[in-house]
Amino acid sequence: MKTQVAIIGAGPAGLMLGHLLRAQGIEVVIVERATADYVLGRIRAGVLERTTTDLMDQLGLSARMHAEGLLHDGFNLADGERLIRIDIGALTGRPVMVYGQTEITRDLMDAAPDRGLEIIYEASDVALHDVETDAPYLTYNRDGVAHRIDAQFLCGCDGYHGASRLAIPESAAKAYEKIYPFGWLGILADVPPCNHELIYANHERGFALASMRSEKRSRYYIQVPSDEAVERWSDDRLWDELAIRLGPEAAAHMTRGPALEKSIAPLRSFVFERMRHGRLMLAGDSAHIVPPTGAKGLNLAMSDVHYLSQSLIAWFTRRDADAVANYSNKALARVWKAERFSWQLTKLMHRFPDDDSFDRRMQIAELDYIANSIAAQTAIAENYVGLPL
Ligand code: RFL
Ligand code: PHB
Repeated sequence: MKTQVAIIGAGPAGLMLGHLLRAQGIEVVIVERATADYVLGRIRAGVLERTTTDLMDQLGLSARMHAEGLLHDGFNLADGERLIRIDIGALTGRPVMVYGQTEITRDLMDAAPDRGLEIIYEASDVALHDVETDAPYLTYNRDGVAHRIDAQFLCGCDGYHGASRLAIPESAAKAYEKIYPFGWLGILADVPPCNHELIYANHERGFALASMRSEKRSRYYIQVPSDEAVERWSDDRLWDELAIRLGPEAAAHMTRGPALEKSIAPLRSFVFERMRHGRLMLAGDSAHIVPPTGAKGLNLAMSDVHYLSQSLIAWFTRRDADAVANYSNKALARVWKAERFSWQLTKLMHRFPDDDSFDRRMQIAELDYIANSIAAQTAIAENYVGLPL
């Protein structure tokens, strides 16, 4: 098979990129290792920046998002008894949208056939070839049959564990990584949220987050040690722990219910420089990871594919080689700022096993500063709603 752009991975980055290119008439094929149900089954991001919702608007795929998503004008940082509200609406003029990654993915998947976006699911052993030439191609197996797709560009949107990044020689790139000594244990349940806005809590027993997917579906997380086993957390134990860490006010409004999903995600910061090698372009989690504390991962994947689609459109409409060459620098400038914000908020809100009493005083002093400074709140707010593209 021959196409203009072959995308590896049908997660949010791959699907959005596919749609943005198709909207300009570019031929695209996506190869995805898993089934559509598997991709939709992963419970991940919940908070969308305006940059992300704007892309859905631009594609004309935002009707359900606007009908079902919740606009939030603020969120809260909890420190013991104190709740610091960051009024993102007043401070930046922009809200964020609470609409699950699952729903965005479903909207993009459902629209694919109508827009001529071909997605090949259950493609195993995807391998990338000749990415340093003008004629790259990929191979994969499906139902025991070997296939080949020739393309002008290969786009690696296959997440942190994908094959694309591995096709770039170590000598051509540099990886930056920080692994945190804890993970997040998350629970999804069909119960109303304990608060109408998100609460990020720094408690002496560790971080906790109260989030939601809708007015009837809640998403909560707690910080757990990296080697924690999910089996050790019955629903009851997890609800008890959330009630302690989120504090008495949230606990009083918390409704408990059976877990629809419960899992532990490790926390890491990771950046792969550069995001282009020859005719291979990386976007989303394949190129970088942020800890989830700032809700940036999905949104960064979306800003990557915005830049990437512009570069490829410039190439296909006027053979603009500079636009292709500049993609990595453009995307990375925004990536590093989001890395900084996610790292800083993670440091501020978690209990690190090696922290001493001085480190703790620094957290308290910073939270105190934020509580009393509009300038500090504005800096947090403008990062939370998403820096301009
Ligand atoms: P994905 O979503 O991992 O999709 C990659 C796709 O590629 C496929 N794939 C392959 N296909 C073919 N061949 C191969 N060899 C392949 N290897 C993999 C996979 O099956 C998959 O379908 O990456 P993408 O598209 O870059 O999207 C990134 C986001 O998923 C991620 O950044 C966010 O989920 C991060 N994240 C959050 N981001 C936010 O913006 N806001 C949030 O509130 C937020 N909360 C979160 C999060 C991530 C979390 N976890 C579990 C890591 C909360 C959590 C708990
Ligand atoms: C979520 O609802 O899953 C969520 C919200 C905010 C975050 C991370 C995850 O910072």
